[in-house]
Amino acid sequence: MNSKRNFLKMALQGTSLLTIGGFLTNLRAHSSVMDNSSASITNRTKPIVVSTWNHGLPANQAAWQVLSNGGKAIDAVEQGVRVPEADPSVMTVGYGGYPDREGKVTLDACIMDENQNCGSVAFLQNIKHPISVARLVMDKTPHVMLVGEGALEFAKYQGFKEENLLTDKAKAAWQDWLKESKYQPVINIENHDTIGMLALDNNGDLSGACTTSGAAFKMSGRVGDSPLIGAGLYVDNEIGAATATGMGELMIKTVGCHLVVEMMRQGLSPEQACKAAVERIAKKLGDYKQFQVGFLALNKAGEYGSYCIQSGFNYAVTDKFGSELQDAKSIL
Ligand code: SD4
Repeated sequence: MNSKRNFLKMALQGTSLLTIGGFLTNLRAHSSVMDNSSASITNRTKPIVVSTWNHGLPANQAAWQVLSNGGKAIDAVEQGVRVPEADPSVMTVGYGGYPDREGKVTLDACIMDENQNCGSVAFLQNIKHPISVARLVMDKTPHVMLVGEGALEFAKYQGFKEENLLTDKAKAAWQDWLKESKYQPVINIENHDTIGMLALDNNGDLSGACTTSGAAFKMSGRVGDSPLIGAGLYVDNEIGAATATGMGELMIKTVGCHLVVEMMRQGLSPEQACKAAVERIAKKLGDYKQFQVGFLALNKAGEYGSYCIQSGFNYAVTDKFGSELQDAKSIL
């Protein structure tokens, strides 16, 4: 009875329009239903794509081009995250990303499909689309992960061109940082962070991708959670998929995205599973309040949900009803 009333209420709300990044976006609340167990709004439709932060909106549009034409989730997530990778105004992913403390832009990325295939690159320099290199590691090598020089050599062999990824804006920010050289992660940097994307295609298959320039002004050689299967991304086509953003060390210490998927396996909704993973971090890691961590999950039924430590994390959702940004709930 309650859920029926809530559904009708949502149906009546779903008429407003929003223009973001050049797309006329129909707010999709009319397609929502209420998940009684967690009192969160979720969707049950396919295909669907979800991704982290504001830059998820244009990324989702590229993914939607693939999904809406009957394409595969694995192709959708690769095409989707290439958008912020190429966008110099996104200073936490790919070209234009903040460098490490030596002034080098070093990139981490991974991708995973419905058959448990995965590919990953870490500490990759001078290549604009690390996600596509990760895809080729998955498709063309017997390995899961290539790093540093080896990843660069492989990329060049596959035809990728080396280019300077340090924009004037990122260089100026680094030079400003050098004045004090204080390593202090900024929570919700400009509200634009790592992109993690999850998609469920028309065939009912799940895939995910995650790509980042990592923590700004990190130590040279530092690798975060984003290229680590299980930490920054995990997909189990029987159950669901999860991705993460924020301070990667916390996700690595708890194998966060694998944890989220395992929680869904035990019957939790995507939002409940993300919340359980955030609570695990809070329980195990005493200094968690200084950092942001956000998890985003999508299950086999097309339901999605999110949870984070600090308020301010949002994510983009796109399906046949349109696109919208939603705010994640937080424990603080
Ligand atoms: C990392 N999780 O390298 C990534 C980047 C990020 O806030 O999301 N930073 O730790």
